[in-house]
Amino acid sequence: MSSVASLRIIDPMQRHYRVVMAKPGLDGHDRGARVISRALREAGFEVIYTGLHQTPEQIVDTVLEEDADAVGLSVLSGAHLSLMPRVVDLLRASDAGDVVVFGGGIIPDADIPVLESAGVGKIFTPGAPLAGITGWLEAALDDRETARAT
Ligand code: B12
Repeated sequence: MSSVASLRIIDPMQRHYRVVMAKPGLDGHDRGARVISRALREAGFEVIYTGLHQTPEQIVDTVLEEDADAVGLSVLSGAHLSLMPRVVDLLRASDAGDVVVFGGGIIPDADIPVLESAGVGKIFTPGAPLAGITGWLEAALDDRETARAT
């Protein structure tokens, strides 16, 4: 049995979460989005990958149509400071502000607190361990589930 599987027996996800993995903007770097999609699937999440060149509006439409719990944004173009907060704002305007937004890509350290204060839950840059990403998302969504129940 893998260590991930044995961990899940001890501490299962509260439910089977749905995650939209999205590529906002014009950059064509899709390896990171695919790697993270696969890691999330292997960790037990249901993942819907949007493909390249999505507008924030298209991404939010997909999140709403899929009734997703979280949206992961992968940006390597340098446009993260406009694209990521725009997705957060559109979700809030659609009464879906409790969808967990997280992201990654080529993001300078100085921009990470700016994104987090704009409502992006967490940013993961190259070299971040995959188990750290899946574990963070599971904990964030389990916390959200617990808060909803109380
Ligand atoms: C491979 C590559 C390409 C390939 C892309 C192939 C593909 N299908 O993806 C090709 C050759 C096409 C390419 C083209 C270009 N590239 Co390029 N490319 C790279 C390179 C060398 C590696 C990127 C990569 O695949 N890494 C492997 C993946 C697995 O890592 P990753 O995407 O970073 O993802 C990890 C994390 O960031 C994070 N992550 C990423 N997304 C997400 C999302 C979520 C939700 C989470 C949780 C985590 C997460 O987790 C992943 C795993 O650790 C980088 C340099 C670098 N060292 O990163 C430059 C780089 C990204 N490219 C760059 C540039 C400038 C370009 C071009 C504009 C060059 C040009 N003048 O033509 C074009 C643009 C093409 C386009 N249409 O967008 C720049 C971007 C600069 C910037 N943003 O400030 C970089 C940083 C090179 C550099 N040092 O200048 N590129």
